[in-house]
Amino acid sequence: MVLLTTTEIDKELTKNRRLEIATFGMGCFWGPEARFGSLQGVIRTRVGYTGGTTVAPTYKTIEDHTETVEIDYDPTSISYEEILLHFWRNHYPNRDQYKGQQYVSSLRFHNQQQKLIIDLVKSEMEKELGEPIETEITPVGHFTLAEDRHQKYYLKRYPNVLDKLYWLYPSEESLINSTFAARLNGFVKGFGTRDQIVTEIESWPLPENARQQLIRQFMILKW
Ligand code: MHO
Repeated sequence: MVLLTTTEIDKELTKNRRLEIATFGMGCFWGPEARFGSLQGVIRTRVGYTGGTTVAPTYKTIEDHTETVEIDYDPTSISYEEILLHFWRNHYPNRDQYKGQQYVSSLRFHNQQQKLIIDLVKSEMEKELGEPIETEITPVGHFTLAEDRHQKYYLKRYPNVLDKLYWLYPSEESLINSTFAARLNGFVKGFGTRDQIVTEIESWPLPENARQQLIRQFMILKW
């Protein structure tokens, strides 16, 4: 028996919250979307292309664009500084001759405050890394959403699970915008434990029976 749809759940989770956006590239976008999707405070994740000069890039016509992850996060729960620590500690940010602009390390800031925090954290990270960081740092510009098959890529490796969750995700848009789907995508890639996810759902501002239903749904999934 369906108590809440994913759209209703997501509406509850974002109610009275002022979300901010972080936009960044750290190589192939599949992995970092999963990693960031597992973090508390991260409400939505999506992947796309930024930085290039051509209009409407696709995976096949990416040209000088870069694979990019975008997250909507609640700054009262995870700070931009923490996001940057996860960012720099989980990829090698300097150019190498093999991979090219598609996979370049990049930060696309949304305002001057983010830029200020980037400058501060970057110099800390350069000490940690022991060399200058070459991450491309630019204003965000246009973000082109990538094709459906790249969104929550690891979760989509489990079509049987997605079939079971059909009532939660009647459309691609609902999957892209879902916090629960972001956590599942992280979970199947090895980020976050069952216990963490259950504990987090218990804290979500939903009616008790809707929380219990989501948890039950999660526990019976076979991966
Ligand atoms: N894993 C692929 C890259 C795909 S990513 C969306 C590869 O290693 O070729 O660029």
